[in-house]
Amino acid sequence: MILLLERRGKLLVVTGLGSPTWDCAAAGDHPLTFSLWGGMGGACSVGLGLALAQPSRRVLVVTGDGEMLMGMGSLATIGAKRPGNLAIVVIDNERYGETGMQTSHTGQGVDLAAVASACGFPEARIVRKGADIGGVRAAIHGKRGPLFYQVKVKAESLPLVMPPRDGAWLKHRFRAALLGEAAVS
Ligand SMILES: Cc1ncc(C[n+]2csc(CCOP(=O)(O)OP(=O)(O)O)c2C)c(N)n1
Repeated sequence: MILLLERRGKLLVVTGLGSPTWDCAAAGDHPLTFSLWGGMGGACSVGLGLALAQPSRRVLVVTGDGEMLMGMGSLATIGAKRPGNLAIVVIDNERYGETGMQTSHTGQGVDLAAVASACGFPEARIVRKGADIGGVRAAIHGKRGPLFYQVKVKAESLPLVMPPRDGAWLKHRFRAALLGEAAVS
């Protein structure tokens, strides 16, 4: 995650609940990261809205396989709208980690990158090697989207790093950092 988010510049980041949120927090708290604390299935829809509302900014959604499976329909809408500034990275441990490591559908053969591809994403693929993360990072900042990367990772329980405070506070901080204090007060 540190590699993916290094030198992030003006990148807007939305994180899906569970490990992707803890992982992004571990890479460093940032006012332009909006973390979803508990809403499952909505990360890509939030990212799509943001990408359409802010066409001059690059938007990255980082989420888990379970969260993405719940919001799979959003891939169809993203495929239909084709926002060139949106990228999705699914951290795929093939588990519902936060609720007890139950095997998810990606551990039983469901190929989310193929779903994204069938929805019309110009680039959608599975990433298995850490060495490929640099290329993913470059694409997020420069390649025309929508982009979809399903990054296979080991199912591990690591120490949790929580993002600060609650959802309302994070939303206000994000809006102030993006639009300026005057726009939100
Ligand atoms: C609508 C809804 N259903 C169920 C949950 C409970 N829940 C919280 S996290 C989670 C698993 C998330 O799995 P994944 O996105 O793969 O992330 P991981 O923790 O494995 O990294 C579940 C089922 C929830 N928060 N909301």
